[in-house]
Amino acid sequence: MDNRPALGVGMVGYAFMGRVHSQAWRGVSAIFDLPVRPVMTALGGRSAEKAAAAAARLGWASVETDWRRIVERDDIAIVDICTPGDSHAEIAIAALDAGKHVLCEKPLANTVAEAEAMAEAARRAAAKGVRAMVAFNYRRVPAVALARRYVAEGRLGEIRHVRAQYLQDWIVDPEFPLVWRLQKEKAGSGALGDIGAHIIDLAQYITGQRLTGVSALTETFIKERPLAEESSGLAGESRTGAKGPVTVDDAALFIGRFDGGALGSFEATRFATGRKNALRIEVNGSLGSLAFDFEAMNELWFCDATEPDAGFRRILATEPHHPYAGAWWPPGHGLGYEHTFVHEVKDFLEAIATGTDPSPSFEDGLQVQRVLAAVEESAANGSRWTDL
Ligand code: SOE
Repeated sequence: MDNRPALGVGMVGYAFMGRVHSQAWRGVSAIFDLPVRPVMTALGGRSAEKAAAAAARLGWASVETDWRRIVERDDIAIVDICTPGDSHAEIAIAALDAGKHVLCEKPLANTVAEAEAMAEAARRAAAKGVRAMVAFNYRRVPAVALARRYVAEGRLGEIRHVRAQYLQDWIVDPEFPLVWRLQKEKAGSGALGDIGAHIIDLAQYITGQRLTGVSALTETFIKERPLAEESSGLAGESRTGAKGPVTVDDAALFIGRFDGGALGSFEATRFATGRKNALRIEVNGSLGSLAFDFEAMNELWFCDATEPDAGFRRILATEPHHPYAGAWWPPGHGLGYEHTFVHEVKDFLEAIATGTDPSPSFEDGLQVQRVLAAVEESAANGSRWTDL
């Protein structure tokens, strides 16, 4: 008999992010001892038939074809937003104003103005004990959380450099269709917001420093693509033969300064042929360095420059004393992409139960949105230095 208070969850959207979030809601209680129990109450999707099929497969108890019903229902305490960016602000603000805790996919919004309104709604809600978190899941990779711990403990000394890349190649083929991630009105921006947002968040999270200004380049290599009859986001749709304009960046590069004195370089691209999900970050400090690559996500590379003959050594971030790892399998039995979402909902549920502000907050999401906007502004102005 499970006597923990139940919290009904309503999730909007059931494509890639909806599937991986569902997996997290389904599994979290089996791995972590939580003070509350999430109940997968309702799945929201516009097509009743498709949403019902997704709900049956993913484990949701009911279906709503209008997200407003999810926000209204008394048996729902948490709203999980897994839709494209153009609906984040409307759903999140309505849910927070209705007293629901909100977990929202990244980037927080499509514009700074929307993100500001969302952060404002989160502030209003926090005064009533309602919590909001933005889903930068890579913070919850054990090796990344360990990197944060090393920096916070001072093991790297003064941070001088951050070198961050997020490299994918899923649209190298010019015949890849014009899915929603390639449309500005739906996605806000391209590689910049979709994957650049992750490395901006990670760089700031790991170092504890914030970007203060940037100089950027963006490019759209393939200007037109076949129209997709149905846009599910990543792949697999049928094509009509006609073409339409790509209205977002394919790649974004920028340099930046951090408020703690570090210099950063960032590269986000969907044209790094052969790189599938290579989120890489290296941090160099006065006492040592750290390096991480998501394609080998259980490893953190550390150089303690105070040791004789210092060089990088591999830490397998699967020890019981490493963040999150102890709840899972014995050392060396690695974790995968989906586990980062389990950790995310675990941290969110704990924040709700203990009445603390979750991290990353909507305020953090807004700050990342400001960096994205500064990158776009700089790139549009011949890479002009743009302060935040
Ligand atoms: C597609 O580029 C995508 O699914 C992103 O939207 C995710 O945030 C990233 O984790 C993996 O790639």
